[in-house]
Amino acid sequence: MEKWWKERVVYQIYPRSFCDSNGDGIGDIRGIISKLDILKELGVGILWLSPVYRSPNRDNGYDISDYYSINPEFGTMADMDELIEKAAERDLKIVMDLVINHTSYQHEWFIKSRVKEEPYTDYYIWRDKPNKWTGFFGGSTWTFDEQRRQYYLHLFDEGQPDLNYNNPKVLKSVKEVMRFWLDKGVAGFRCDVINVLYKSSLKNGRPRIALRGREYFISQEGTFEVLKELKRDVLSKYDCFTVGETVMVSPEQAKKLCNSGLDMVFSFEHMDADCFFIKWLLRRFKPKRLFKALVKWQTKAPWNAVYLENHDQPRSVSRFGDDKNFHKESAKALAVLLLSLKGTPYVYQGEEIGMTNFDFESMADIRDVESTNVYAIAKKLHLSERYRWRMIRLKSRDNARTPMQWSGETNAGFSSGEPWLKVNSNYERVNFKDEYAEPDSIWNFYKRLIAFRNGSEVLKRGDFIPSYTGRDVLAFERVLGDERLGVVVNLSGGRRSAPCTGVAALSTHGRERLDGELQPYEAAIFWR
Ligand code: TEU
Ligand code: CA
Repeated sequence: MEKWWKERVVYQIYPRSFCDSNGDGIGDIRGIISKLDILKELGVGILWLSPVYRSPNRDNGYDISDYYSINPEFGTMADMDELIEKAAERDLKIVMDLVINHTSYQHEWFIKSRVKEEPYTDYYIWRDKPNKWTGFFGGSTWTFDEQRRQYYLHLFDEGQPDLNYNNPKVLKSVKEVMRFWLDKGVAGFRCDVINVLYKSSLKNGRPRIALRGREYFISQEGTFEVLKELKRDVLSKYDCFTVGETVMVSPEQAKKLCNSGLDMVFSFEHMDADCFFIKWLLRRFKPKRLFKALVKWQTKAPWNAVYLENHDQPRSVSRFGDDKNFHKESAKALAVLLLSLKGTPYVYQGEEIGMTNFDFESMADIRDVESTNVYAIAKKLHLSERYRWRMIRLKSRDNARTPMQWSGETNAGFSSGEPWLKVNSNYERVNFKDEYAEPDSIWNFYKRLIAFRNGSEVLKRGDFIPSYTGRDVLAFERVLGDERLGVVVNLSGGRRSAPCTGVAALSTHGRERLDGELQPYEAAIFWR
């Protein structure tokens, strides 16, 4: 028997945009509870919730002001307990987002640190003078605090001050938080930007176009030590798992992170298939770049967290598929890719019904702090209005955050009130209710794929063996003992041939045999 977290499919919920139970326009925990049966029917086994803790929402919950309470917008602790219980009744495990690189500036620790109230004086990183580091959302990583008359470090928004991992008291507090949630019965954590916790120096570092200073905060020795300690003192005492979100790691560093206590990591190399190194430097998507990065990680990392979408990334069908001409086909082809690679697959809410990027027309509709910051910086750099909007349209995180499209009714059935972020106007065409009813839909294809995977030892555990990486086509095998499954994916709008023949187990085009010829965006799993 493998570990359960290697065998189950994860479903990521962005609670704010999932389902609103009380008409205030904000998704909530009772909304999630109301959808548990559908998620069970889809076949997923783990639900990862983006943060639901108390937060002033500068970064939609990734700025936590109290790790021990639920944001009232989302419900109460009693609702959360009920969610954990009702999920358990259906054998669904709940994974929490653990954001410990920083807190909110409204967290009690920070409020006390500002006035040097012990023991919080050194919970954060304070300096009399800023260095030249630049942060994830652009601009300086330092903000002056009037009360303390010093600058504090924040790798993200100024509302997200970084915790000081040179202070053992910080780690002690973090351990308490983790135990609290594990004792409640959650099954693990998705650890936000976990490889930047420890800052080994505050020297300027060499000049760079993005993330200056990173040689002192990415994957530093101190971070590995922190992880080992969390594993030893907390995680190893529970039947739980962790997936680390890791920025700029190589497979070798991923291995080291896993040896230090994480069970798997989200890497980002395949997310560069349509940009140069940073997401804002746009270039045209090329399937081969995506395939190469995936194959590299498949063959080099110990165990992958496989994903094509999350709450920070554009929608995959708009980005790697064709949401205009081959919406259904390309969404299905991407599903085959996601669910047949080796590792734990992560489906992001809406991906299973082929939700697309937003159709907003101006910044007035944008809510994401990263988008507004970057847009302002690009303006200062005198980039044209047109190019700036293109950047936002293609890459804004709000693309993935528009409300879940449950039906063709008002507000896509997400809420009876005005949603916090505009619904995509394609909801009458793209929605769960219709997808559920239509046997040949994307949702039903996901359901069949997940069921197939859940019942297939070779897909869950088999080796990954690449067999063909073309410009538009990827083919590989999964092998366990003498069982062999072939997988082929065409990510182009043209007919392609590929070295694949066999009997189809699952095909995007309802095919029974593979004969080496593929239709646009055709993909299949087949027996060799
Ligand atoms: O994201 C970390 C991270 O690397 C992102 O900032 C990434 O660079 C960006 O989103 C790409 O557009 C995590 C969370 O997933 C994100 O939602 C948070 O904003 C961030 O950490 C800060 O907590
Ligand atoms: Ca609500």
